[in-house]
Amino acid sequence: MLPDQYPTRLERRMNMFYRRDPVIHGNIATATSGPLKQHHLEQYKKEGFLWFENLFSDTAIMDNLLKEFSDLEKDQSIVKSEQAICDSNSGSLRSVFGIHELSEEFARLTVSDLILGMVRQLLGSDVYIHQSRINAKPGFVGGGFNWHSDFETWHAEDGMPSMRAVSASLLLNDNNEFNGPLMLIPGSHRYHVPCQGVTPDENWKRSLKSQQVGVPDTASLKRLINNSGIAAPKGGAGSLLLFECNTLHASQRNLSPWPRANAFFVFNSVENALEKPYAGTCPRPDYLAAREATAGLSQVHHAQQVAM
Ligand code: 6CS
Ligand code: FE
Repeated sequence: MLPDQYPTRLERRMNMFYRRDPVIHGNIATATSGPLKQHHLEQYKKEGFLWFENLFSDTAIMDNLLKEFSDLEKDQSIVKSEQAICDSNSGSLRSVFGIHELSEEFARLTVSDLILGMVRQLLGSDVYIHQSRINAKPGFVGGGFNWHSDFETWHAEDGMPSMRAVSASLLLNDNNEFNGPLMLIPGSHRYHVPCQGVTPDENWKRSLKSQQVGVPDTASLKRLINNSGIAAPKGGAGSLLLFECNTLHASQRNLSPWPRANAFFVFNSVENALEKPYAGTCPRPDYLAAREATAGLSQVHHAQQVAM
């Protein structure tokens, strides 16, 4: 097991420190061969995320994806399965995991040349899907998410060694200032904020409803937010947010009548395969943290093309 470069879930508080990994991986050749221009790379390095409003502007495709989600949320075999998480208060569907394995339409997005091209530029290698999900916030009852770094959880509870993963979030409907858009702390990806609180066994059975361990302390949050504020990108269905695995983010409850559903695809470098969970807990289910389907997507995609 690789040494633990990012201790967290500790009994005692520990100060934040600079990340030990680059933000953009690989070399100049990999970083400059793809759809992202130099100014995108610089912005991602500085802020820890990139926002592309209305990137997928074909409303027929977006309507189809939203219909696909609505079919998933009506499918009782899915809603009653472990990979669907319902809101503790309203009982409404909060998240469904493994959407790229439940739906061909969502699977197709994981091998979109545009998204794959951007992600491979940032990670400097071939990639695979570590996790996919839809986080849904129905009108008036959609719940919020506490501040957290996804990497902190994926390191502690899934054994992800380094900060070499990117989340692509595709908006399935409008995210406005009232229906709980994702909030990010620009520049927070540059720091590891160790979290206090030992991880209970099978923590994921609770954390996906409401995260209690792995939430940074308020002093660290205050310092980072005073430094660079909070960004909450808003836009229509088809907008895409790419955010670095360690960028701190959260979202408020949805008190508006307008539903908010965002699809997330987490791309991990094939050179960053999961080890044993650093928190010492048992590995989480495959639909939360892939350990089987970890072949590089570009290879798989190429093989499919050749086979066609
Ligand atoms: O535990 C996880 O993997 C999930 N938890 C949060 C709050 N964000 C990332 C991921 O969906
Ligand atoms: Fe998250």
